[in-house]
Amino acid sequence: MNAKRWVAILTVLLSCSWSLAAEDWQGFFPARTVSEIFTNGVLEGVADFNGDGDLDILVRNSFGDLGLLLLGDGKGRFSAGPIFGTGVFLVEGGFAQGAFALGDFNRDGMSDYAVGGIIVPSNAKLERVRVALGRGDGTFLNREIWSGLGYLRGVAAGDFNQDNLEDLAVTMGSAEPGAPQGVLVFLGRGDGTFDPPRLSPTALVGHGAPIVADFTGDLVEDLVLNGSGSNVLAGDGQGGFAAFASVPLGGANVVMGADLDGDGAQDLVTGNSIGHSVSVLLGHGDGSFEPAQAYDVGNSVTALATADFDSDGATDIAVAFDPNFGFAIQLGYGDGSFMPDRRFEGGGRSVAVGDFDKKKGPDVATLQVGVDPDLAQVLIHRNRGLEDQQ
Ligand SMILES: [Ca+2]
Ligand SMILES: [Ca+2]
Ligand SMILES: [Ca+2]
Ligand SMILES: [Ca+2]
Repeated sequence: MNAKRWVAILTVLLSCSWSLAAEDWQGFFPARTVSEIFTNGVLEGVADFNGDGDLDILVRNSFGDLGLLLLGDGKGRFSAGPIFGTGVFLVEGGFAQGAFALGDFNRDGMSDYAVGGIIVPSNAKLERVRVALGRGDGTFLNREIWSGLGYLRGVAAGDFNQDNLEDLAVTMGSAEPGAPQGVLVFLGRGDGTFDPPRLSPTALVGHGAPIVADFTGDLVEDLVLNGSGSNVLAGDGQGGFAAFASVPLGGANVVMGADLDGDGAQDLVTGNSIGHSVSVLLGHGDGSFEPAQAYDVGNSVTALATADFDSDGATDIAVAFDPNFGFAIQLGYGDGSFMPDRRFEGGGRSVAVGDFDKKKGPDVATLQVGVDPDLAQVLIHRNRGLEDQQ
């Protein structure tokens, strides 16, 4: 039997197991409200903020000046910590994500966040970057690491100089003569402090947080910016970036990176408001990408997350819609293509994913707004796993 034949048989066997998992997957239990929070909040991310081994959720209000932690108990329940001030306001506040970046910047096992935004609402030219170190009780110790003129577009964490200490990349568009235009990199010292920033000037700064991953195949972290033009920036491994290539993102509302076909090269997923679609761009691992493959999802996409929801080893995509149009799961075949989406009710707008109850695969959190005009509800959708699981 020749090699091609073997590949064909293997492909059939593999796709059988994929479709079996997809058919057996039971979706989610009916949503449970775990907390009432600010009107028009955003679920900024999932991490263990109090070091107890259970995943927690960072939530902020639409202006980004207030935040709170939902502390998980590992069984899918959450209790809200105190509301805290972040020390910044987000100009394009709204619902756009990208000003908060999660990490453990002082390496104490409790997750932290970094945030960038304007200092006062009356002066939209004066920006500030802060780091908030988790104390473990739902509150944070805040440190300013930079302030100055400019127009901050996004904050992302990564290790840009390969010393295993987390750094920050902040994209800045100039608003005033002399203001930085490009990527400001703050190299972390591992204790929650950072070196003075180094600017890599770039023509493009994009919208929202840059996507951090090795896109060029040299094991050094690069950036992809959500904008048109030279938006793949290659990292030099010392904290500098330079325009490398361009990948057409088609005016995406939201962009994220993941390896969708399991070949070790980072791919991109975009959520689009125009066209109501999710697009997949498979990476070649050399900074170039396949043309976008679009999937119609029927509504404007406001947030994305990736995880393996049906536990078949293939990465899937969670898609949130604005406002309370629920969310969808696009199950992956493992080769970078996806089944038609399965739609689930409850909330929308913002999505956070984690195994909150430590059972049956990743769960989903969404935000339901407008039921009570002064409050939004955080809904938890627990994964029901496969039919034959107990
Ligand atoms: Ca926790
Ligand atoms: Ca920490
Ligand atoms: Ca570093
Ligand atoms: Ca899967």
